[in-house]
Amino acid sequence: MTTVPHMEQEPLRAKAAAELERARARSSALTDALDDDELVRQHSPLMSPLIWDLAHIGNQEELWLVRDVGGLPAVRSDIDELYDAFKHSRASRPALPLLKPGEARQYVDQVRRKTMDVVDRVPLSGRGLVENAFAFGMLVQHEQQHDETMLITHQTRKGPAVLYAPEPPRAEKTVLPQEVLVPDGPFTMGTSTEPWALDNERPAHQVRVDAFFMDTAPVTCGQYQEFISDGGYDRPELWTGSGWEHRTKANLRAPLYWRRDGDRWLRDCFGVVGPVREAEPVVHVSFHEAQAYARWAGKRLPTEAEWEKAARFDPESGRSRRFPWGDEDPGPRQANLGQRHLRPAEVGSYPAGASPLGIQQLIGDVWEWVDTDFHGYPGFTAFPYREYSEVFFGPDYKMLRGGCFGTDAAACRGTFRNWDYPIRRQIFAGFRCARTPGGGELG
Ligand code: AVJ
Ligand code: FE
Repeated sequence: MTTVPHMEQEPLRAKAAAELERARARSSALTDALDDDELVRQHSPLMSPLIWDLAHIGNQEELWLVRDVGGLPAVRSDIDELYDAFKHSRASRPALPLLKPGEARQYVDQVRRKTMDVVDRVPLSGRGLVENAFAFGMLVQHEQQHDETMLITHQTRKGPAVLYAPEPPRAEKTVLPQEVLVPDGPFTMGTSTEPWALDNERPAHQVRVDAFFMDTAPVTCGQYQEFISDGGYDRPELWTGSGWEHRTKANLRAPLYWRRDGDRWLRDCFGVVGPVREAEPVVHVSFHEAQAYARWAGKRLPTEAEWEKAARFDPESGRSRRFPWGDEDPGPRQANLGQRHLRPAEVGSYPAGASPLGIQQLIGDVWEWVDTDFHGYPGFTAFPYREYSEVFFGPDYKMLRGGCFGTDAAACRGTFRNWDYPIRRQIFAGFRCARTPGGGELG
């Protein structure tokens, strides 16, 4: 990493402090929305009690920013074990002697006061961890990632709605081509220059990708309903072996949170039930369902390299952008990110976020399943700890790209990589299809 001269450290400190505060405002909003009983309760065995997430955010901040970067004594070393994600499964966390909501709030405030002193005074050079304020960026992303996890918990919770947000923008009445050709050739995948990129996004490397067709939009609820009405859930030939096995065992029939009402489908969205919106990207489907849909449509899921090339490659300059629209950070015109809205926007709603080839909504709205296992890029080095990425490498996890309406811009970029088990549906995941050109189609 390059060393930031002392005089350029002030804006970095200010940015780190502002981003930490922005993340905390969201953590507070997500936990202040519920009473103590709802904060300590388990809403789904797949999720932690919300109050565990809050204290875990504080504990990670204490470990990295207060103790390690700041060199300060422990605030509460007695609770490290309780909030170590590797020590207790999510399902077993409600039974732990966790800090009560009031204590958890006090704890995270106390840690944050120390962090703010550290961000003001610690030298931002001399150690990889502090160059470009990386450790602060890492903890901002950690808190924002848990804020998305807490939003997922809110969606799993039953009972009257407590979260409200304005409706996303509506699509412009322009008709998008269904798919575009992404030309054959190498492109730069990953990054070695993005200051707050996490270890699994590094280093930048060249990847050769054959020409392929990419859909210009994620698969919509309307399209997905056609798959359901055409018997998609009852035709084993559309599913892989493990996909069909899971479909049978879990008795899958529709996306999570959908239910039949006479001749229409309804969806529960954070406690508000309404008709499924046909133009909206489908969300809450597993990798297996995505794969079955793609086969039904005569297509396939993109690989992770194809997805990133579609999202970043600029055919004119030959370089990879930070985002589909360019190098500027996402704003409300480019992408549905940051919990500004509590659902994906109709396809076609973000023309300003299109890639050079005209592919839309790659960033925001719904995470997109891609057909690649989690692996390290050539030259991968775990940094600063193996438990962020490396311990998850292998065939058990499939990748998700692009972020969703619940993901903050601080934890989303063209290179950002997310992963989960292929059976998971509680995450805000959808997908888009790709296709290998047939004989003669390339002219
Ligand atoms: C990158 C979203 C898979 O939530 O398990 C949070 C992020 N890592 N705390 C997760 C994370 C440690 C991680 N994901
Ligand atoms: Fe965590």
